[in-house]
Amino acid sequence: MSREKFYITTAISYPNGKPHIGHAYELLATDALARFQRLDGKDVYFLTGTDEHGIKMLQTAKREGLSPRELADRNAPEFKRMAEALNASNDDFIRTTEPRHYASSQAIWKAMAANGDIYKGGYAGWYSVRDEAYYGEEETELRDDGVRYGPQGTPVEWVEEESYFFRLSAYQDRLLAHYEANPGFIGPAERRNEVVSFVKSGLKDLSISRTTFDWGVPVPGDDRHVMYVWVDALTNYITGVGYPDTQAESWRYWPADVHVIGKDIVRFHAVYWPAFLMSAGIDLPKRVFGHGFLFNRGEKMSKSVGNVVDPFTMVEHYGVDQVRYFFLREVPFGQDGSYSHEAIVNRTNADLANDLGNLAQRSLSMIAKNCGGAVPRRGTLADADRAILDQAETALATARKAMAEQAIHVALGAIFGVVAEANRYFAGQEPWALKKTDPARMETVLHTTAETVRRVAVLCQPFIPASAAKLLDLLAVPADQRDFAHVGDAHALAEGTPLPAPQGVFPRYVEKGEG
Ligand code: ME8
Repeated sequence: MSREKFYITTAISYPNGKPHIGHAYELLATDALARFQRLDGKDVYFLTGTDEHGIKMLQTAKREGLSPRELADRNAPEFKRMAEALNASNDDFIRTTEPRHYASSQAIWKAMAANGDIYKGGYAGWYSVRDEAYYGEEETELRDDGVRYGPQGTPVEWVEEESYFFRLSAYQDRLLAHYEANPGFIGPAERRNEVVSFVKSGLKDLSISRTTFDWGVPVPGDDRHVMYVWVDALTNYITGVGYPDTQAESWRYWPADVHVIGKDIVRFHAVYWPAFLMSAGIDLPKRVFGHGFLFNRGEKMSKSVGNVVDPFTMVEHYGVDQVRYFFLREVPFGQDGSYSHEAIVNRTNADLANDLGNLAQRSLSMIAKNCGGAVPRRGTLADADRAILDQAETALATARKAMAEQAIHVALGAIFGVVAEANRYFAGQEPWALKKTDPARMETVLHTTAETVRRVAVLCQPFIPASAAKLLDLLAVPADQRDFAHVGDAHALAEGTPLPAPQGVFPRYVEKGEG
């Protein structure tokens, strides 16, 4: 039987600067979602990459005395390096300057043109370079500083040029019908409501080409024009799975199961993209999820504000799984979140070092000392033993449901709820006292605890992959028995299996000078 496929993407980042925490956040969250489905038995394809065209890249390149391609070639590898530093499991990394992407963008353009949705006209309007978007006069505001601003608070300028247009206005009703028929198409609910009211307020045709610069994909049949950067950017999602070759093996992954993006670009993904796809006769993605923004102690980060915290430094300083765990647990996925040194240290010390780390360390060192360094005998389970084991098994069902709707924090909450309960169980059963009074019962308690750690470690793999693997190594769980099909009792730790010497998996963060 062929496995169910699952295609997941991040937004592609502008490499006009180095990657920042916002980019890291999106990638590690998407990675957790991808890893979860893989461990749950699906045939997963996970795509990320860089968005290298457009005026934003051109302007930064000019300022730095580079060609836009040189700028892209300098920075794109930093985004690849970030994916490695975060232990991301992406299957591909797409750069929109690759030949495969030119072919794909030109093919979708031709398909939209063949459907009668592209016409040539003249454009005059307010353009924000920073947002790479045109705005209607009514969406802009002239402020006291004499500068006109768009709805995202970025400056806009008046631009007039010949341009190709996409007949977006023709798609208003079809889009609304699609949102209606597919309530899960946009998440979370606030984002969906914003999009629906934007589309209801009326859609204008969209200018989709530029003549004032040539850094972009040439328009088929009229190479005085390059495509508006968002036309080619959105197309990356189909390029990545083989478009326009719909006979390619990889095309089976389309449509995407979820596009994970930030809340600032939901309109592009939930309005323009489905309209382009409808026009080109291509299936629509199943879901677009707009996550929140991260703020450094409440302040928005951006390259221009200059308070970008470097993800590489963060990973080096706290550890990759600590960074992954912190952001995924602390920030409800879909909402904005803030972070600070204190919050990272408190959260990771409490949950990873104290709760999970100590549970593993204490139970495994007792097993090493008192059970000959092998998995103890299970004996007869008491109600308390069954309860904690069951809770670990039920956490999978809770996590599965939560991850299907990108509620990553809910999944992690359920898993770490088991860890907290297991600590209470361990303390309450006092295996160290049983050692003298009832050694058989001690073995049962240690087996139950180690088995709970096994289940939790299997479930933790999407979120903290390297540490979870270390825990599973300490429990001598074979590599081919670590997926979710092995969470249950049928795959419990086998009595007598020799275990390696226990080691700490989660170092406690100690402030300098505290040690
Ligand atoms: O928007 N917190 O690229 P980008 C959380 N190239 N997420 C953040 C963030 C923050 N502080 N700052 C940015 C683009 N992001 C386009 C996308 S997709 C076909 C083209 C998120 O480099 C942002 O919301 O500005 C987006 O999803 C991603 O990082 C890349 O942002």
